[in-house]
Amino acid sequence: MFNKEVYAARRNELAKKVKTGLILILGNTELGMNYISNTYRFRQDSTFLYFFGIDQPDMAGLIDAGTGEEIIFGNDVSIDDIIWMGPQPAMAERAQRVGVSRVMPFDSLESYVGNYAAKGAKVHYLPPYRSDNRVLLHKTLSIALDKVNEGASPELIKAVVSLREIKDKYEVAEMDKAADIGYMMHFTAMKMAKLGMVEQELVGIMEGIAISNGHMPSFPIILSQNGETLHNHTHHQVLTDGRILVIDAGAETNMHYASDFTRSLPSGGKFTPVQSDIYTIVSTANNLAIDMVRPGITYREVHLAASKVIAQGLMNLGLMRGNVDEAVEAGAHALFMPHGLGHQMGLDVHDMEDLGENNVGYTQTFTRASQFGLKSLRMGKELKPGHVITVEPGCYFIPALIKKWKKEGTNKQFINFDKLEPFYNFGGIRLEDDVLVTDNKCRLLGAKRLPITVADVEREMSGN
Ligand SMILES: [Mn+2]
Repeated sequence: MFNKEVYAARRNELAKKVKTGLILILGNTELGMNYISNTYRFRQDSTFLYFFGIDQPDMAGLIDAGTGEEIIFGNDVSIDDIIWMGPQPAMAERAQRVGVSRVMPFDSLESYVGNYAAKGAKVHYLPPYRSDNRVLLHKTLSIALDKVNEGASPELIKAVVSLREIKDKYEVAEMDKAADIGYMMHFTAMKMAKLGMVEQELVGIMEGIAISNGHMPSFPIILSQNGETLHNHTHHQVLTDGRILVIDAGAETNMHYASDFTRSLPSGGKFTPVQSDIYTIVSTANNLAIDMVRPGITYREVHLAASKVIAQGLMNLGLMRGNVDEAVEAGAHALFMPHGLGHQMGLDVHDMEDLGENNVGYTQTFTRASQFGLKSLRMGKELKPGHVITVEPGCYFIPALIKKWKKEGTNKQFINFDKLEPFYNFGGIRLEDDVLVTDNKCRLLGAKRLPITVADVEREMSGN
């Protein structure tokens, strides 16, 4: 937990931005996996953590934007709870630690906030992503269940994004820590990946590193030799020579700040010449993008520049053709990189995605494109000092997509479809690093960068 002054200052800024009405920030409850008391690992809501800091279930925070009054709703434990969970700090003490002096029982939230709302006071809330909070808002504010999300406050969303997206030095220190854990996870996998191993063995080792050094992985680990499936969560394949293993994984610290890295390894420790060629195109795009990141540039510009590196590289190999600017303008490269260059990261690995991707990565005047590929760019807007973003270009050969474009003739002037057939078993390559936008450029998060050149990766794997 940060000092209580940090949380008090954040809430103060939030109240100033929202100006009037009540601001209600709901924490998360425990979730049953297969029955109520056998729960998933508890994860507090990130916005609640940001403003109220308490990492415990069944809490809510309330700020009166007009008067500045603050309340935390939460129950003190009963003797039954103490028997099962051990002694717990009193709610008043917990609230003190984050600079809030007033606490009320959780059960009184509905009537307390409900009474205000009934008198016509505006209650600002964020769009709930869990059913229990949706039901709580429905009951508290008398809003139809299916209208709760659309009733979320645009002013509050905007204010929360503007605060959370600029990381202060304490948060940056946590993110450096998250990056260091992510480094350990990936570096260990790089050292241990061995022909004959099953993918899930590596997943378990990486997950263990995340849990023994922090809270847990920042998202379910992607580790697959079918890297062309962008978010592949099956891990049953045996590491086989000639294939590429895509590993996309990160950690979250005990304070819940995230890292997110991707490396693509030759399963047998050595890339084939063709794999090496494609790999080098992606690593060149990654390096160029990191080199371009600075305040004032839009991330869409960086995405498009990286896309041109991919397109030019594929043209050099004879897989694409024509003018590189025209090809990228037409979105032809998206056959090979259908996703965006990256996203913001912080307390969430896709930071504040629950508040709406367009509210985080775009503005009212700088809006998301609709073109295939570019529409998947989560972060497009101008970069500012304090932004943390991922840089993750990729190149994939997705047989179903290639066949579809070929059949439909999509971008046929830029794609040599006939040359792509040998690549149907290639898989994919993605290379991802995490950067902090500084006052005039950017820097990589974490003490060390994971090996990224063909030579460095092969050297690290040579003893496997
Ligand atoms: Mn990512």
